[in-house]
Amino acid sequence: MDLILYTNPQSRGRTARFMLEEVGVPYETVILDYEGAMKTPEYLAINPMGKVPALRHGDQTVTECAAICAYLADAFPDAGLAPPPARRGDYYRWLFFAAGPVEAAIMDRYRKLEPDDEQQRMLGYGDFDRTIAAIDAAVTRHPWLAGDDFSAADVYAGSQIDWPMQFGMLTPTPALSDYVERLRARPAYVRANAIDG
Ligand SMILES: N[C@@H](CCC(=O)N[C@@H](CS)C(=O)NCC(=O)O)C(=O)O
Repeated sequence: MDLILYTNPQSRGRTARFMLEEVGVPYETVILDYEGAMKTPEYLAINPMGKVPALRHGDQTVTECAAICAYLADAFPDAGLAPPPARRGDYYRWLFFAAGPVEAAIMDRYRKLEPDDEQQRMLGYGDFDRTIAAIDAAVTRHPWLAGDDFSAADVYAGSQIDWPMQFGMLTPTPALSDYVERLRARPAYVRANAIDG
């Protein structure tokens, strides 16, 4: 098949599958186990990090969940998952914000690291509450991160806040709670979770 998702059902690969289900094109799934398959020379040639997810599309290889979401939105424009290029300000902002500051904030919280004032000036995310408040303000202004229309930024950034909410690491505001409910109601989200579940 032209499109292959390398993943594990208990991984960030769930976000990539959510995106593939939004796109709605056929794809093959290769499940890799954590102990062995992710570290074989064959897979390391696809992702030298030995991590999932990864995507193959023809002769293209894409790793990093955010890049996979952005790539698929561009590769399959008929799915309407990216705004027109001249209107991508918010779209790019939240995709990159979720891959950088949000990811770091959540991982530091997971590791029980709380930055002091001086560290907050150096860290791209500042502190956890400030990072989450930025997303909260965006989804208070409009239903989806890039405006009125759902986009790949919601697949990725939404998933970045959905899972810490599921694990009790993030207490949602009403706006974040409503936002994640809208995300979870997407037929593609439901299908992706059913497959990985
Ligand atoms: N920055 C990567 C993170 C990928 C990642 O850390 N994947 C984990 C599962 S959620 C993994 O494959 N871990 C296996 C390992 O490191 O051995 C992305 O966003 O795709």
